[in-house]
Amino acid sequence: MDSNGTLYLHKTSLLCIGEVIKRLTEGKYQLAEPSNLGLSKEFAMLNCKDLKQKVPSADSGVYWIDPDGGSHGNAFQAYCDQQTDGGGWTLVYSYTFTDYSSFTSFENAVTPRPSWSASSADVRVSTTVPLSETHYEAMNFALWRSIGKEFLIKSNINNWIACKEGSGSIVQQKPGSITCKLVKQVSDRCPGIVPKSLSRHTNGMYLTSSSLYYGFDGSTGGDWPTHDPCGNNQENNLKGVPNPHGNIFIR
Ligand SMILES: [Ca+2]
Ligand SMILES: [Ca+2]
Repeated sequence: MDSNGTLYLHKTSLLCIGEVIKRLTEGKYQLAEPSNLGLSKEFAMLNCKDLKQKVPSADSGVYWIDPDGGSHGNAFQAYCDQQTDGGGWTLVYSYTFTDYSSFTSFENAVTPRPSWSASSADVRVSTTVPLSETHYEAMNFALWRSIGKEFLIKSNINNWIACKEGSGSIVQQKPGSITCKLVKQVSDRCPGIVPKSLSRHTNGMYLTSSSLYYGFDGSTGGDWPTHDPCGNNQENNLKGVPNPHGNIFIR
């Protein structure tokens, strides 16, 4: 039934209208799956987790979301990963590197960077919502916290991890502890190692195990963007990978 009170029935249902009326009267019917949810601005969901809960069968892809709820006038499109670790992940950041082939050179950095505080970073700042894992952009950082607190990091040169807040929070840029689990072992080195804490560097946010595991270094004048599955701040990232990149998702 639409907002005008018009009831729609499939044409095939009309062949047995008597049975339809009987079932409706007896309350023996099932609502059709809401297949239009997230597919237009009018039917924007709060975020990808909200969509996952309402349409568990929805594929990963681009959907309309409206993180602050209410009027959908400020809804926008975003990419949802609905498969990894239970799905419900909203993509907020897709990055590549400025100098992947010289990974440990100071010139190497993640690019672009989100609009988080990073006073020494000099790569492009993005506030454009990324619509795929290789569309190198970042959602306005101020919006990240309105989506959720958990984060998922995927990369084709380091292991995938999903983390929950402890005393540290990536969406609040707050240093401290995090609880992470391995989602996918991309590297054959150091199986099972995950970061334990977050720190806020002047180049960007860094994740540490015994030493750096993921370093989102946005400076081409110092440091390098560690992607070390051993968490030792060494060059243990995968080498020679076409289109090297990474992503942060929030849930
Ligand atoms: Ca809204
Ligand atoms: Ca650098």
